[in-house]
Amino acid sequence: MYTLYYIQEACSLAVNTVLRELDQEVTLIRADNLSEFSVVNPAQQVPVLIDGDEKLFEGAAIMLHLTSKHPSYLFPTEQGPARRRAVEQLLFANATMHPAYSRLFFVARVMESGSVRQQLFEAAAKEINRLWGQVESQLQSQPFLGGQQASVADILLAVYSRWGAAFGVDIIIPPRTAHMIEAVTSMPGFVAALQAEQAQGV
Ligand SMILES: N[C@@H](CCC(=O)N[C@@H](CS)C(=O)NCC(=O)O)C(=O)O
Repeated sequence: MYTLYYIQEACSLAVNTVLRELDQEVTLIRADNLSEFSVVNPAQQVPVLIDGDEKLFEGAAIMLHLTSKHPSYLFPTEQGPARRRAVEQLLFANATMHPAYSRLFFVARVMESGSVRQQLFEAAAKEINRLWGQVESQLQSQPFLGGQQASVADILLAVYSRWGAAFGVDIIIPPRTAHMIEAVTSMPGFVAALQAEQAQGV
């Protein structure tokens, strides 16, 4: 049994999905309801995973921990080219695409409305669109970054893809990528994770 600190539809939704795809029980705690979340994570960020006596931070580290502990189609456990590729894709999602989206949230938080704010949103969107183009090129010969089945990187990317709509910019998701996202968001684990987060309210 795991405990996951989350914010609704934040990047923690990917960990929530992975736990369910791995058939693991999870108790959810909404981080944005806690007055002292900084005691749980001084960085004040989700996801935070509690596994027995251990507390884990950082989404990519949590994904690697879970997929090593519970081997599955989501991530190759054997050392070799397939695992190196999967690590690279996990980090592309977590350390390249996620920060590109984080710029939108940052600008929204620190800038009042106005033309500079809009310019910054558009500059961020341009970079995000370039990265979606990079994903699209990797999906020319396979439906998922993970190959024939979704990997943790696909799940992370599907979660981020839902964030753009709030900012009034054109985020362009190319067709093969849109297909991948549709397939991920139809996975039983994703549907169950989203429902569980929504059931706890906004
Ligand atoms: N490097 C961290 C980044 C996590 C992160 O940015 N989390 C966001 C949600 S996606 C967060 O908790 N933001 C705090 C807030 O919005 O108050 C990780 O990958 O776990």
